[in-house]
Amino acid sequence: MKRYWILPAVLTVALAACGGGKPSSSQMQSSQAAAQPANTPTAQQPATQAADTDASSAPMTTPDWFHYDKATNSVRMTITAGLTPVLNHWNFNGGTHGNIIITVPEGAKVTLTFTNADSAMAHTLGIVDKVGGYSATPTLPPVFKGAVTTPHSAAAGINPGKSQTLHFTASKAGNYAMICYMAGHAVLGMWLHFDVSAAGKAGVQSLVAGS
Ligand SMILES: [Cu+2]
Repeated sequence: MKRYWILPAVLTVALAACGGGKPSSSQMQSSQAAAQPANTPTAQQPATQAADTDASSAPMTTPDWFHYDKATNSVRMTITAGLTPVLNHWNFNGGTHGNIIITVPEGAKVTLTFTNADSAMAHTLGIVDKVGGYSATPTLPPVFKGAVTTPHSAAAGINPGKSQTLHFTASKAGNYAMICYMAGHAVLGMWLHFDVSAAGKAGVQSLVAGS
């Protein structure tokens, strides 16, 4: 029996030396992860996506890119594609996979300035009546007149460094999404929630630090 205890003991000492003396529970996790290195990348992706879908539990805030004027029921927002390197710069204000929820009141007049800060490729922005489950080349119409950049297709969009300002009225309450139409972008995660609130709510819920 003793022989079976020697190897784990040596491993534990080695791990403790590498990890700077972590508690024993951490050593257990470290040794499990080390035993299955091939599983690590795939194991991390579902965990990230699961966290991304839970922005509804985040507090409603008004970041500096979102302004609501109650007197005129108008919203002004700035959305930047490729604001951060997240998802190969295929993000809106750093958000992907619906991990930011933008909420505007029903009937609000929205002024949305879209800027493409991704130096590598064009992006687009449209508000659509479909949340998640996109095809590689979505052709969904904008849910509100004017709520889409031009051009917008699987191949053409707003070029790097360019901006376009959209004006539309969020005329009907519902759960919508902000997507990019470029081939592969929305299906890989370049979309945010865009809710229109019958109760007059306005603000942003986010799981993205600093957004
Ligand atoms: Cu895109």
